[in-house]
Amino acid sequence: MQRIKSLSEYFNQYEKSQSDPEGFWAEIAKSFSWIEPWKKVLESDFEKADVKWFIDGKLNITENIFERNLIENKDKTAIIWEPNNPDEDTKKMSYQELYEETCKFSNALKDIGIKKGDRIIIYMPMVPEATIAMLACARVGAVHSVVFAGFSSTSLADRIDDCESKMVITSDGNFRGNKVIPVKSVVDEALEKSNSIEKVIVLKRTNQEVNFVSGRDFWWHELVKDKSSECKAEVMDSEDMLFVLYTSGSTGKPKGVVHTTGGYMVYSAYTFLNVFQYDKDDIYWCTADVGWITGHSYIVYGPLLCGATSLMFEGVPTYPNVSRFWDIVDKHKVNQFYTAPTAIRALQAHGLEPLENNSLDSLKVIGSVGEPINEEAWHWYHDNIGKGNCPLVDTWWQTETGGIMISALAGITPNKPAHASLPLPGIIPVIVDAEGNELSGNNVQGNLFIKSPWPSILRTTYGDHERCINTYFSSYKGMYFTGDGVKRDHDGYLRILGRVDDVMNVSGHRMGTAEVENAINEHSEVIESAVVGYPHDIKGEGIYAFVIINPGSENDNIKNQITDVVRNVIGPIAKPDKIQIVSGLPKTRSGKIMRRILRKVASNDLSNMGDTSTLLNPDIVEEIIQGAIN
Ligand code: 7RM
Repeated sequence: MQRIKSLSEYFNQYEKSQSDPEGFWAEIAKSFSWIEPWKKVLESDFEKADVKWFIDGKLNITENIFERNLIENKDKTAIIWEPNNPDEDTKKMSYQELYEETCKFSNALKDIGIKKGDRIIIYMPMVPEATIAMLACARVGAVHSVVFAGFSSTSLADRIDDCESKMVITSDGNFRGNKVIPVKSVVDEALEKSNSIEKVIVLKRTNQEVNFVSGRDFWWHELVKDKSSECKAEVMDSEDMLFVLYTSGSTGKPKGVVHTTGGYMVYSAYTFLNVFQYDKDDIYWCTADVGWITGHSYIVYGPLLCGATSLMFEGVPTYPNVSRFWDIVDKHKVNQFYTAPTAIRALQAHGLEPLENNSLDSLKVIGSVGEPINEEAWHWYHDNIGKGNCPLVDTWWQTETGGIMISALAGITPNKPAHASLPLPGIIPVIVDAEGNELSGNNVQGNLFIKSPWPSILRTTYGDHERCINTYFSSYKGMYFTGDGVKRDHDGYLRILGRVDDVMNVSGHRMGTAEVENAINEHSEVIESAVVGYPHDIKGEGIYAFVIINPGSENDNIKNQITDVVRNVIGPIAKPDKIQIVSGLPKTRSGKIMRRILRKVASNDLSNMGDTSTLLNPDIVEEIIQGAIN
């Protein structure tokens, strides 16, 4: 695969991707190894949410990571693993070692009864075995669904049930900063609430005592002990499912976003190489967790498909102290560093002292993902981490898009603070106003749609194709709706403005307001609740909950109890930052909650509340304003 090397080449490629999209992607796909070539590049019908790439092509994505690269890359480091505790040893795995471990674990999966098409939940810490588990699933044709290990047993059970998973791969416990999290017991709890799991594989990580159910639970190290380090890769169709990843939307429970093998492979690798301008001997580090799409595409698949060295960090940016990220950059001479604005803002708050003993000289490219990066954080990151001479790639994309859609190419596209900038080749962003008009030209703002398919567009939402059509393909016929607002400036550069639907972005994590409300409503004294996001200095958005409780049930502890319920139902990342007990919620005559008003109260923006006289209960607005906790 050729890397774009200049701005004019980018414009040429972009042009080609528009005039001949199939030829453009076929050319890139040819640099991978296919067991059988595709017969047709693309079939697409957005109205039915029916997209297929590289039709009838046969391949295995792990053969493209291993067999395709091993001749040259055998001894090259595939994974550098940095443990939570800096006193524990770093681990390095070469491509050959990763291949052998993946094969052993693949054989273990097969022996224990896993077949092509089975769904497997991975609920693990950030250790190389998480990558091995994902790759082994892909090797044997099983579909992985990684669940972020911070989610509660209820969330885990929901995901197990939704995709009717047969197996969970987990660990005895997880190290995270100074905490040890008993994840195996979370799994045990989840299995009491779900039905389809037959087997659990447990990796020893913390060595803590765990409950073990004989016949159901197996130790990882015992399963792989005598396994062969070769395992023939299952032959997969381009459109066979590679993974399901759950993500929050504006309604209901999280959706299982489905990605398939061929298109996802081509797009994750292509975008990794070009956006980060990865060079043969570079050390690349993405700080995401493999439980999110960023970890899938830019810790595991993209880098490993390109034969890169991908650093994986088990811990948190603040342990043992707030220099940890920068110590790791220096220790491993990281060249490309990719993180989220929330981490930048959190570290920025500690000033420059934590940077005093770090050189950060190795850095060539720095990246941002997950939420809009405000200008202040952009400059701090650019000046103090990039030392003013590293291109900063602000990469906009989504779980559903599979890979980066709008971003500068490092060192090629001119940087513009807080702008994701230009679409990658093959991506056609369209801005649509509230009346449904396409806004061409510059200096326009509206909702962001994408015209025409790219190889890693989601194929469906697991078990509910109708939901996929309704959520993404029904707002504007023939286009994919992103749920984001965007502005195209006078230079044609794109600036993402954030979600326009009822999805919050809390510390770079997607969270539906409805999801948090449903969790709050589980508290026995809660009658009704409404949740909105509000601007938060570090998290980007904080969670503000307005809650009606049973008369007389107010006590000192009620807010803590509500918080605990949310923690138990979803997980700590969904805890409300503020809870306001109210006697009513502003509603329209048809009974719809007027979130617009609540958002204004939550963000302490009380000017221009708009016309509230048509509300069912106009007096409630004044009461809510008086009681607001700002
Ligand atoms: C990769 C990821 C997707 C949502 C998306 C946006 C927001 C992501 C940026 C961004 C502004 C960015 N997937 N988002 N990247 N907003 N600039 N560079 O985060 O599915 O978890 O979230 O995140 O709102 O719709 S995700």
